[in-house]
Amino acid sequence: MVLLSVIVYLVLNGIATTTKIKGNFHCTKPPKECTDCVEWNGSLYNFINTTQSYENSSMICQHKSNDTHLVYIESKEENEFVTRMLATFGSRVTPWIGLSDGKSEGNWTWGNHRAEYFNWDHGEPNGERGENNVIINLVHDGKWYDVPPGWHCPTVCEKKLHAR
Ligand SMILES: [Ca+2]
Ligand SMILES: [Ca+2]
Repeated sequence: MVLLSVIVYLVLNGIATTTKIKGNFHCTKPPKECTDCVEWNGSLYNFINTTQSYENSSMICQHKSNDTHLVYIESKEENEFVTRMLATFGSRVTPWIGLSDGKSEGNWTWGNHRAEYFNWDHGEPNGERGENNVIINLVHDGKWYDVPPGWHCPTVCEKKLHAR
């Protein structure tokens, strides 16, 4: 009986220790390049479903590799693909995309590239100098919204597999 108690104690203690270690890693998963990536048209896409400031979301992508960035959505087809990919994570996700007019109001860019394709929702963009970063909104069918600083949203990273 004593032996059994010792075994039970060790097993429970072991489980408790394991759980504690897992708990410690809950918010700081080790960065792995493109775990759970989806490939489409020469790029890898990666959805990270934790809400972050725009700056942190950008950094999360950049830390994966120096050619990874918040997703650049440069065509209707790409917007449809990203919307479909995000839909597998739920119908209400609203992640950051890499579009910004923070450097020059009204001049929307993907990194250093001027944006040509847009999928703004009706009435957007409407934030002028108060809204310089953009989310894609699955609640509204993958339409885009400029939003104010201080919002915390999930992340979609993109890594191009072939230089253009
Ligand atoms: Ca703006
Ligand atoms: Ca807006």
